[in-house]
Amino acid sequence: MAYRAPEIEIPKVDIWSAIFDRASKPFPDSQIIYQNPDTGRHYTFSYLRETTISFGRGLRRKWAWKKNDVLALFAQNCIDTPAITWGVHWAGGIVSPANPAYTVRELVHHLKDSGARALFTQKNLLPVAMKAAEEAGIKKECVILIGDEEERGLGYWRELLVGSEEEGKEGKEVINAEKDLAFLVYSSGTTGLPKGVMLSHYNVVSDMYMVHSSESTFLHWKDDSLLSVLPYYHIYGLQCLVHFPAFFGLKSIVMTSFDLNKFCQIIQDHKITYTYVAPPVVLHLAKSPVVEKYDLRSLRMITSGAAPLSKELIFKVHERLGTEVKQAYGLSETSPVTHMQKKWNLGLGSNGPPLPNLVVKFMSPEGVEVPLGKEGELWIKGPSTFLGYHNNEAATKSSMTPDGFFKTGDIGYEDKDGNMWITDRVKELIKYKGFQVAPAELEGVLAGCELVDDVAVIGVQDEEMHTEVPMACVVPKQGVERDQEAKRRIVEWVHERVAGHKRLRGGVEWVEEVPKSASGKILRRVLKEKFKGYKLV
Ligand code: 4UW
Repeated sequence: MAYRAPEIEIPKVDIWSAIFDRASKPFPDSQIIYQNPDTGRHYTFSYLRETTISFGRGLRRKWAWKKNDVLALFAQNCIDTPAITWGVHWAGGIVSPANPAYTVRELVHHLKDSGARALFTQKNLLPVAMKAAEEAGIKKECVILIGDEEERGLGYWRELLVGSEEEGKEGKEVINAEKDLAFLVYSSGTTGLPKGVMLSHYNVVSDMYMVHSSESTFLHWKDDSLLSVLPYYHIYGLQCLVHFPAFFGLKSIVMTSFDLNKFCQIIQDHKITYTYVAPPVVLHLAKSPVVEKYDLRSLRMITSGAAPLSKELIFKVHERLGTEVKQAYGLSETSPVTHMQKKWNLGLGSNGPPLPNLVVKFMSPEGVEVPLGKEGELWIKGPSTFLGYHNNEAATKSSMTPDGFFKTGDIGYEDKDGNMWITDRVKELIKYKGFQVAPAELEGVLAGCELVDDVAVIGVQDEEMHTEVPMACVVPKQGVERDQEAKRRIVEWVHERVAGHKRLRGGVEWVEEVPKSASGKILRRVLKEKFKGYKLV
């Protein structure tokens, strides 16, 4: 048996209590937790706590907020997001974050599927937000702005706060941590369209404690500060950048979106010591000349996840900046972190050992556990494993075993030291720079294009960018000229209808037919084989 971290004790409490009623909180209430680098506006721990209660009370009193009501957040990273999130939880609600790059079509799907009652957004996103809210049947007065801006005719979230003079005796909603949902995040899972991943309070609290048991050995609230650049709407940012700062007591400087110059400037100005990123940021740090312009010596450590990272880039960053890059692995369905390197040079290139309290195994296609060191599909079970897909029993059943294992759809193995290596993926999912692209969704969009008779979307590797990109294998309609112009029009068709990360960066290839099984399922493996080593133009 390979290495296993010792079990830890995890309280069965809701997220708000885990963060704000924690008996052994090691840092002072005056600690700054989130700060806007442009305005300096910030939340201390005590102000955060106060604001969550004030907002939760406001939701209940002014909107008659009920348990399990869903609030959708459609926003770029903003220091108000954590207070809003935990205010909703305080009042017993569920938060469903949406990608701020969504088009109207995508946001409508998200709002309808999650059953959102309100949409909190930002001024620059209003054109999409208003249209989508209307189509999804959300009342205009329930579209609310967050951040520093206010817009005439629309509600502003701070108007919902109730002042201390109005404080009554009513308290936080009673929450069953194991059963009640905290978040509905969206993931396509192993197949099909994005689905609502139901995460309970206990799921998220478990992951917080499990990661804390690993990270707290080298992170200290007094010495460390965090740069928050991953998007809050994705489970990786949501857990590592919304929850961890308040749980660890880490000051985090919050960026709205990635810009390399600004990223480096903030590290230099704020003496940032730690950041969580996806591999493309590591690529910049390894290769971009921009990095030379800044003093990044404070940056002690980086954790990279959401997509594979090569050893070569890890070495390059270490050589260039002296910064240690370690890897971690996770999924939306596991709240998310399940594996984490303890130190960058222990199991270098792997994702490290599993976190405590998790049971992991690697399975053959026949459903038999493979021996240590052999490749198989990674199955995971533990307190952070999700409750199922929202309103989708079929998908839940096919991804979970009756005894509670989640089938990740990733292929890998564990070495004798317990380190996990990902080698392949059996699920459909494409990861563009760590962001999810569901082939089935793009195929649905392409089915509406007049040039397309049949289509399958697969991921191909962009060697230069170190990422997968979606590519469409298209059977054109009869009479369509198989030329560059037709390809351009197909790429354009998708471009106009999806968020930026889903664009057909891998282009279009003509095929005679889309290979399918007897039951009509697309045989993606056949196409992946056919286009192995495909050179992007
Ligand atoms: N190597 C190779 C990896 C890796 C990976 C993920 O969008 P989702 O559902 O979720 C994520 C979550 C990533 C994450 C969360 C917390 C954390 O600490 C961390 O490391 C710092 C990473 O991406 O996509 C899940 C899918 O993404 C792939 C894999 O295919 C998985 O099923 N993936 N991490 N290190 N592939």
